[in-house]
Amino acid sequence: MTRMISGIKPTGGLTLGNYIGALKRFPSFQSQYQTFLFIADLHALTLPIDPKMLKENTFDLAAFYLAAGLDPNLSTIFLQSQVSAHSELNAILQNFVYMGELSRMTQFKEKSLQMNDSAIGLGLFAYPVLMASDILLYDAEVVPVGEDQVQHLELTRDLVQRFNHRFGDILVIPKAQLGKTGTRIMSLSDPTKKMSKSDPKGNIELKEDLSSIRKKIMSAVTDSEISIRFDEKLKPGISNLLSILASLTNQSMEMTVASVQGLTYGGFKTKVADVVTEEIGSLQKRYQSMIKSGLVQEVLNQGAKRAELVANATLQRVKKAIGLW
Ligand code: ATP
Ligand code: LTN
Repeated sequence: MTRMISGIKPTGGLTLGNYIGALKRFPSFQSQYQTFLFIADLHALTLPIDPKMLKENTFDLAAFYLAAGLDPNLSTIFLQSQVSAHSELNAILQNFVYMGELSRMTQFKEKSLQMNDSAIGLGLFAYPVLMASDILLYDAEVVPVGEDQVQHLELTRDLVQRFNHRFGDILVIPKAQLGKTGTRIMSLSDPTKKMSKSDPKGNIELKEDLSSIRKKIMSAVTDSEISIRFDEKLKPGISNLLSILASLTNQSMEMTVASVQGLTYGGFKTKVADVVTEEIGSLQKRYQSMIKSGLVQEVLNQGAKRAELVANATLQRVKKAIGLW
């Protein structure tokens, strides 16, 4: 059966961008593929950390995986740090990725720009190597992510080709799987920037109060025209709200645009706010009941055991191919 893998970093409150670009889509793959979903807690160390927050965010993220509809009987849900093969393959693969390639990564450039030069860790630079290891350990062909991760997937594909060319047909070539809409949800306060966990003004957090979510949508930056159409360059704010609406209602962009014709910007925003608060409201209820259920820890323990079986087998195959004992 074809394998699918994806992960999210526990670096802060999940955003509507994370939900639309990744989380909401994960459960739909469960019937089609053998699915592996993990929490990229080692990747979280690439940014400044507070141990208590990291622990809380990790637990929260696992609860959100379950609340979003991941079924531990169908999906393997685990923590990256609990499967040591991720770190071991990372140590091997870092020798097959070049500094030049890593320095071209947009995510590294953007994140490091926001940091003091003396505080940029090697882990942030080498981030895509660990990400490649995450994917390759599971022989995954399908990787659902948002648009910002496509460059890392391309690097992974290049790495596999280089590795296989040298050592034989050892690793499987993965592919990024983007949604039809909502591949890059933008900030509500500056629709030319990606919605990010680190921008509380422009983001919507999945744990946020519904009235605060509504307020943010109603005051989202748009433009001074009156027409509602999808044009990311000329109308980034309106286009962003259209993407949110299309993604949450599972409708095409054409149908979504048609469904809001005749509305004022105020009416349109109200409609978006209704849909968003409805969806996040029910997600929050399921999240609360997951927390109460006490199931989260057990799901992660079982998941790590299952993931380890697959990951260790790949690691052995790689070690053998390159002459390690
Ligand atoms: P940051 O807050 O620094 O931008 P991040 O949220 O992008 O970090 P992750 O938590 O690891 O980092 O992202 C998890 C998934 O969510 C990835 O697949 C990523 O592509 C997707 N994603 C993140 N932000 C958005 C967004 N604004 N629109 C669509 N998808 C997104
Ligand atoms: N890099 C991703 C998170 C991530 C990931 C992965 C996604 C780490 N390893 C493997 C898919 C597959 C991010 O920053 N959004």
